[in-house]
Amino acid sequence: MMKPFIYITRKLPETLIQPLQDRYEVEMWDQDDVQVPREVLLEKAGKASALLTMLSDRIDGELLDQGEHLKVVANLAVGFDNIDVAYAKEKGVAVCNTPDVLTETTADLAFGLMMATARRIVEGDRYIREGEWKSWSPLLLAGADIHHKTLGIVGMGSIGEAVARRAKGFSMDVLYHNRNRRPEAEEALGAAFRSLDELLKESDFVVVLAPLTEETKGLFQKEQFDMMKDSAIFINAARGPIVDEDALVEAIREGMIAGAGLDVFTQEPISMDHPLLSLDRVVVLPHIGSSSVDTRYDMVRLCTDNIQAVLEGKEPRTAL
Ligand code: 8YV
Repeated sequence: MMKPFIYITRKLPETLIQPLQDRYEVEMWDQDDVQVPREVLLEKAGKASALLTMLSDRIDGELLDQGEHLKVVANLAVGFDNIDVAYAKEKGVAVCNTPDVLTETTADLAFGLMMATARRIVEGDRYIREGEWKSWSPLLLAGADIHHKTLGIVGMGSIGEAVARRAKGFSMDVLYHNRNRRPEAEEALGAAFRSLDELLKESDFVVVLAPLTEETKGLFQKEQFDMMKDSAIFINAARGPIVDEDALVEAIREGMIAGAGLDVFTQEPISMDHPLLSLDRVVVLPHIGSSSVDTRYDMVRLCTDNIQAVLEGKEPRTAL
């Protein structure tokens, strides 16, 4: 009997995919700097029992219709906005994501991005490397304090809670806005619920950690930035399309807010002539929220465990 075929859309460490290779026929896209082309993905989906995918792979109706033998799509991310989950379910294809294992690592990055933006850490590094450091002056690269300030978290899921826990260590007041109120977070973390408008008006730091949904798409427009303090710093470690980037550029240029730290963009990779890249008070990262070695390894293991479970007719560890 032919072994089930598994297609992996990015190069992953061999040691991690060994458990799959021992049991199945496994093929992996092997170019680091080029994304698997759509035609290749469609062709592989046509014979695969399982796909191990990334956020940048669009798993839509066309692909799912192509996947005659497909039993499971394991996405190397907690988010699944790249997948038509309802249609997959209708077709009996299990969809698995990677919650929990990346919570603390992503919270570390979101908090780090906030600190880097507030304290102008990246600008400081550039300043030295570009030979600008000729003398010291009292207000050289003076930034904003973080401690004792007000942090507003938009999207209080497990990553939001992990950021709130870090904020407590910095004596910050924590506000949050979420689709549903989270009494546990209010009690355990002392986080106070606010409407989005109230949160924007009161916060010194606004950190977006919400999933990309019909409700959150384009949530941040000029009007929202206008409500924020002109000293406020905006952080997005969730999804680019939650923010209207033109409005964000305008908000920073016009001084509606003081700066932004961004790990995500509407288009990834961001184009080199994007106006965001011309602004000093913007810190940009290439979508590395969950990218620590330990966490990425845990995420891959969770994906391979889930694939194996579904192919053996067992319950996956995490499914949508
Ligand atoms: C992904 C992410 O791991 O988990 C998510 O939803 O955004 C990241 O942690 C990364 O984008 C690779 O797909």
